[in-house]
Amino acid sequence: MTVDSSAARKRSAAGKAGTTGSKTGSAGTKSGAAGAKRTTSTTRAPRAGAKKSTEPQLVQLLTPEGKRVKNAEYDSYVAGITPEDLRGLYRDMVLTRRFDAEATALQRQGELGLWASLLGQEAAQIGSGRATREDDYVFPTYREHGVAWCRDVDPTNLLGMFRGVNNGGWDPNSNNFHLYTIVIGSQTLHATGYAMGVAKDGADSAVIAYFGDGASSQGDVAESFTFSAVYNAPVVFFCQNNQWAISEPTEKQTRVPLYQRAQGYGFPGVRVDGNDVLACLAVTRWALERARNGEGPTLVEAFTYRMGAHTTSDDPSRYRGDEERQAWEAKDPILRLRRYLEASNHADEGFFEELEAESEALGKRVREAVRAMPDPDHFAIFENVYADGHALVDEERAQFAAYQASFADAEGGH
Ligand SMILES: Cc1ncc(C[n+]2csc(CCOP(=O)(O)OP(=O)(O)O)c2C)c(N)n1
Ligand SMILES: [Mg+2]
Repeated sequence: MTVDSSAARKRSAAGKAGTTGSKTGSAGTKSGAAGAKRTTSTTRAPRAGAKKSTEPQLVQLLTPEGKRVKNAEYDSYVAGITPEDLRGLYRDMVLTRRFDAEATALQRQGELGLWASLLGQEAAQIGSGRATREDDYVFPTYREHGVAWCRDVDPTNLLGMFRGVNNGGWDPNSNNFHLYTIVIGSQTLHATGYAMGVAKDGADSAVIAYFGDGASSQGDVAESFTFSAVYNAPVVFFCQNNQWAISEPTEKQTRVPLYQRAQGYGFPGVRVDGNDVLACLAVTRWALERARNGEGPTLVEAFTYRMGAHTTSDDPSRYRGDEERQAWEAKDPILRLRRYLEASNHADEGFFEELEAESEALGKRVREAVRAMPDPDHFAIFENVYADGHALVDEERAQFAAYQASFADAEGGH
């Protein structure tokens, strides 16, 4: 059974209006399920003017100094953005960072068992998250707190799993935001399968899968690339290259820039400045539009930096120096948008003050919500393992019940 996504999906040429053909080089695939014609090399080659001869240039719309730079290929994707939209993106990033800092503090206070901070990756997440449409479906890793924010998942719901009181904390279908996935790279397969289903349904929504530089080495990711390419699935692979996979640097994952991997699979790859929220918004809009138009998958490599530890269980001083972090601090995603907002008079002091107050209120709300989370029913762990129950689960439940009862006996006996 094959999926003829090109027949099922809406791919009106009108939907591509305003884009430049040079972006993909694929003038709308008509090849259907086999995708045999999709061999055009669409991956961007390193361009002249790259900082280092070995490093490809990033798509960048805002410099670290907060200067708006023109980009012939992607400007059209943010052409309609208003000062209010820009303030909105800034607010999203500030509140996400504040929430993240609160969660880290709560872990230190023993309220959470673990936390994976997104510090430094706010632009990659807010830019890409704000590019998604309500009917799109998002498959995150465990660090996508900013994307969750964009999908209107209440931030307090992200904390239950890290407190150990539930196995997820939200209904994925309420916001089209899948549960956090710890098994590295596996969600790219889920996303690909889901995208193939979307294509079969003939819907024009798209799917986006988040994963890291380390995950790019997983077989699951390679399989996702193959399947999505061959079935022309409407999926965007959004790789946040934050330079580290716990203590392993990206050099240990790849001999070529990660976005170039796409070429071997027959779909476009692009590297974007992951600390530039505007560029991430523009590039993700472009990639999602390709998916909607039936042009298949895209790999976006958001070049960014994990400013903090891998998780609260990690100590990065064991394997990397301060200089690296300092160099990335100068490229801070929030600071650069603030500089732009100030220089262009798009935000006044009152805006920043109000946001500061809103941040503090969010921190307080999160603290209170976490402390008020009820302990789980001990037997809840056995629910939802199988839809219709299973003999092994029944046996384990009975064993656990006996184990618990043994404490009651002991108490009664003394
Ligand atoms: C299949 C699998 N292997 C190993 C691990 C342990 N592990 C957890 S996070 C991680 C590194 C992931 O790095 P990356 O993909 O770059 O994502 P980041 O944490 O940097 O966001 C590893 C190896 C895991 N969770 N799942
Ligand atoms: Mg990483």
